[in-house]
Amino acid sequence: TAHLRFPYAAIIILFLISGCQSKEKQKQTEKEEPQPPNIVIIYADDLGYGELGAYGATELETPNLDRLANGGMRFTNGYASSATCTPSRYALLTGTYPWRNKSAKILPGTAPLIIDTAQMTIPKMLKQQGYRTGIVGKWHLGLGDGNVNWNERIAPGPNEVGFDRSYIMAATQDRVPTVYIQNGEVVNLDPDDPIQVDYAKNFEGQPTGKDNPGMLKMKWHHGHNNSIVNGIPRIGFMKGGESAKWVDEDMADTFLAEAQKYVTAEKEGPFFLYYALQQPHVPRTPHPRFVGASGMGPRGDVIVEADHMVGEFINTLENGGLLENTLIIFSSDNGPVLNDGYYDDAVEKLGGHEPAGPLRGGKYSLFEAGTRVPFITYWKGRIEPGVSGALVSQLDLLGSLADLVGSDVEGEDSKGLLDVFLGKSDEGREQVVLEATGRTAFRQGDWAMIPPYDGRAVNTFVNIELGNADDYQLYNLKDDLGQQKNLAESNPEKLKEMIAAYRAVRGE
Ligand code: NG6
Ligand code: CA
Repeated sequence: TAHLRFPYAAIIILFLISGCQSKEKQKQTEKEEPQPPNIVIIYADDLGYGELGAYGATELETPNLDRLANGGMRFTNGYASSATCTPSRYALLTGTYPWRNKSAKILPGTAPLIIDTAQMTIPKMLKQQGYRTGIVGKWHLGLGDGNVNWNERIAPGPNEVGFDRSYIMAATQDRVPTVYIQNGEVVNLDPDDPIQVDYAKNFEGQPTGKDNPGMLKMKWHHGHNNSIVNGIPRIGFMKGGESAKWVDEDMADTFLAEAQKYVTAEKEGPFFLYYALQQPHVPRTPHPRFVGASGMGPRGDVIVEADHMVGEFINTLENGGLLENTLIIFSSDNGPVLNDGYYDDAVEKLGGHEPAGPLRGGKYSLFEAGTRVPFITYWKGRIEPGVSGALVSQLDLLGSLADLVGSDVEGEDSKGLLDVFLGKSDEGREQVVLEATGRTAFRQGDWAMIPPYDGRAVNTFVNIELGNADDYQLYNLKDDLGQQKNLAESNPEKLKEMIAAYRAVRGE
């Protein structure tokens, strides 16, 4: 039987050898086709172009965001699509200009979802490529179909437009309902204390900021005088849901913990996370350990807080061995505002800090500071540190990320600028239309053009120049970044060219 056993042994040995070889081969192919990277978009709320050290701030310290900016590509001509939140977020996720969608304007907390569930989005595209997808933080793109019952599953929402996991606030920190919503369910809701929300009228017997100034720990300046939650008067009326109400001062820690939980759970990858910070939008409520951190009052303190959270989040990626395989994109939804409706010393304690840097205007404005924002791409070991002047828009992320992961999805207005985002090319887009509260302006090459608009030149509540004027405005940003010299009259040829190009994009 010995001579019979031998062939079996030989076969087994051969089998083992060939098994080893195929494993070796497998390893090689894995090396040739590495798993696509994890992708994280960190999105600040109302953070201006001049707010980070890496973008020239000298009065505020933002070491963690500076680490991303200085260790990655820092874009100096990077744009949000709008000077307010909802339209910018809509454009970011869909790659579609917000002015194509009439509903893409600042939404109340009761607004229905404005992304069609059939529409392509970044998370949907990535899901098709095998990604797990999650959102933590500010949503503000509407929920439900216009008649939400906050005590049942709330849909459609983020989970219906591509996110496997969601942990969000519905609208803004200053709008009701002031609760977290996880995968469509209000977190910590007591069924015996149901939530009701209304933006038109108050609920019987519920105190408002307008009528109960003695109950307030933060005073309202304009708007923001409806329901009082945690001593802060909000926009909109809310009743019930006591056990579910968020603690404003804990919000940054809560979102960070959820973001960390998500990337830890999904570490096998590839994953996508949209981490939408609430800072420095109003109400500015730094956790006590950040109070006084900036010397600039709550607005500066929450920027320091946000920077810290980003640092902690990066540490989690690093400690999990994920940093080399994660593309991080950082930007902001619109430009800066100081007084956005509460007395919080943002103006009084600003000192020498310039939230918009050298740019004119701010949030709500058609001038540059409305939409030109910090824009950073960071990928350890893959993106070489540098500064890029290429014109890029948040619209371009859908198409560019599609190229990165081998998808042929193209957003309606998205340009495939992957090489630009990876720092391998300086050729950005040629032009972009910029939106602000229903109005639009145009950037092409070094030029910015603002059509004439009725309406006040300055919103005196927030003290921001809106860009409205009786005549066309034309600026050469190369010589005049601060938009001080209107060249519309002295350069009619260029103006004509800009108007024609603008109308072509707008389809006018
Ligand atoms: C405005 C609010 C402002 C802010 C903004 C939305 C008033 C007077 N002002 O209507 O405080 O909430 O909406 O900001 O209510 S955004 O960044 O979400 O677009
Ligand atoms: Ca915003």
